[in-house]
Amino acid sequence: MSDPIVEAVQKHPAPEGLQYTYGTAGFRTKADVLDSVLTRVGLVAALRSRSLKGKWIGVMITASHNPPEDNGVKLVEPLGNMLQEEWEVLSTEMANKANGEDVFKFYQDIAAKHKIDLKAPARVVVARDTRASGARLLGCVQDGLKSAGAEVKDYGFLTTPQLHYMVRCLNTEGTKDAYGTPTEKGYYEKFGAAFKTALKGKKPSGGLTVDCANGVGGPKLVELIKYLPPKDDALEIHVVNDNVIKPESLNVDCGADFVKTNQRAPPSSKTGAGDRCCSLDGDADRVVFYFKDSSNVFRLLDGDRIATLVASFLGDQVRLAGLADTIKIGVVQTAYANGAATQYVEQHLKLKVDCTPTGVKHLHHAAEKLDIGVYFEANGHGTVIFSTDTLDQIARYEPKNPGQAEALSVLRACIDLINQSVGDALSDMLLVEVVLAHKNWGPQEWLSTYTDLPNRLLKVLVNDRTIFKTTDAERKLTSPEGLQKQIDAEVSKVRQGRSFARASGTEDAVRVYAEAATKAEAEDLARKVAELVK
Ligand code: NG1
Ligand code: ZN
Repeated sequence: MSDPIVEAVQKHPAPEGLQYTYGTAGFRTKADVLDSVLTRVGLVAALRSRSLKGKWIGVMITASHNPPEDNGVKLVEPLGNMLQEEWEVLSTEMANKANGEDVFKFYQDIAAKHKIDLKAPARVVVARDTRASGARLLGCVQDGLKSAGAEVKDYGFLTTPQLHYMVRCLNTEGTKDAYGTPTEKGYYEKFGAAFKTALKGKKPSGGLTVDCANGVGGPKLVELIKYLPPKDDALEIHVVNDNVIKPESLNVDCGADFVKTNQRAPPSSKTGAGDRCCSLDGDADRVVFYFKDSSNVFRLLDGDRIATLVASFLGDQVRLAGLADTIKIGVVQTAYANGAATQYVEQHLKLKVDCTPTGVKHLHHAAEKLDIGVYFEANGHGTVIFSTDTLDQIARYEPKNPGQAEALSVLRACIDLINQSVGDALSDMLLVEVVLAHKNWGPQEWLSTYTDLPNRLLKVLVNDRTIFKTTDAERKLTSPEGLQKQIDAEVSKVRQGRSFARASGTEDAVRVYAEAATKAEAEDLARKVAELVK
């Protein structure tokens, strides 16, 4: 058979004996075994677009915080959301088809089963991070897309959230929900202008040092800065670790994952006590803040802290605007959120907290059910989403006095400043700066809102992680039998104890999390639970 699809697939044969899975972060593994997957993903993207009558679908080539030799790919739905679960399953099946004929047959089977008109237009947007393997893998996707007759827009290098933004803009262009201009300039103009409006002339105290993980976030931040108000009037940003000329330095001893995992600043950091810093990850969809306190002790302000800060600020603005009776804010967390953060939101901010399984798509879905849903993973992935009703109300509301008018204008600017298609490190970073400027807070005041419970996260290597099955948003094990009882017994021995174990969705390991009243108790609890899991 000589269909172009068969030819494209045969050009990129699948390595023998490997099994691929579309996981929490799409396909992600060593870059040198991904060619065949990328070509097949191109076919799935074309089909997905055709199933939606030619809506734009995104393909992002990135392995986020993974080491430089890895790469990966994920698909983006028309409004910038993560791929629908049913299509994740189809993608996995497609990626594991070995030869051209099998792929071609599966392509046609999907079309038949889902009643997809193969003559309908297929439109796909592609972009990649700065990894050395990106250009080759882009070629593999292009081969798949071309063979399926898709129209392709290649944006070159983008951060993951910029790609999500482009997809949403392209699909809403000319409608009442138009999200923005689908160009890089459009992105910078939108977020730059919103930052200026949201600041309301307030100036964040001191500068902000941004560690870009030597990834794509570096050059993009340098560009964004050109669209922000001049540093003398607003924020002074110092860009560090933005070396994309040396792709082997990506995520090495820097970046959000390094900082969060090691609980320390990048060794190259030269900032002084009290200086505000943040770190992006390799594709700039995660951000964590940190600083050295007056005793030179490293202090982390992670995703939990961003969520509490932003939820408290938006809550204040909604109240000041006179909208508190009709608009309710909620916070969505995972089991990895520090117990002190959960308690602070529930008892101090008096807001509702939902807990979902790990992975942004679960948090996003839960947040979509709220008027204003603030969701962050502790590791810094997250954003805020506003329901259509809430957006309408905020747009239409007539303020009754100047105070309400002021709060309303801040709220409207925040809506523009927040990348609602997906968590965006650059947009989240600017949002945090706006909140700190309005509260006239430095990092120490932010840290003082509550005290984290000491905690420990361990990675345990096991023979078969698939036997670890959970319930209750991954907080309890249902299998192996009896293990949860043993964990409960250990937890009950320490003060303010909490611990859970779950199979990682991105690594071949089980993660054990424990927290307790003291560091010693938390570490001891984590060790004991890890022993039980082994
Ligand atoms: P896994 O490997 O399933 O724990 C990790 C992170 C998630 C999320 C995903 C996707 C932790 C404990 N887990 O998932 O929060 O970011 O990667 O990248 O940080
Ligand atoms: Zn990332």
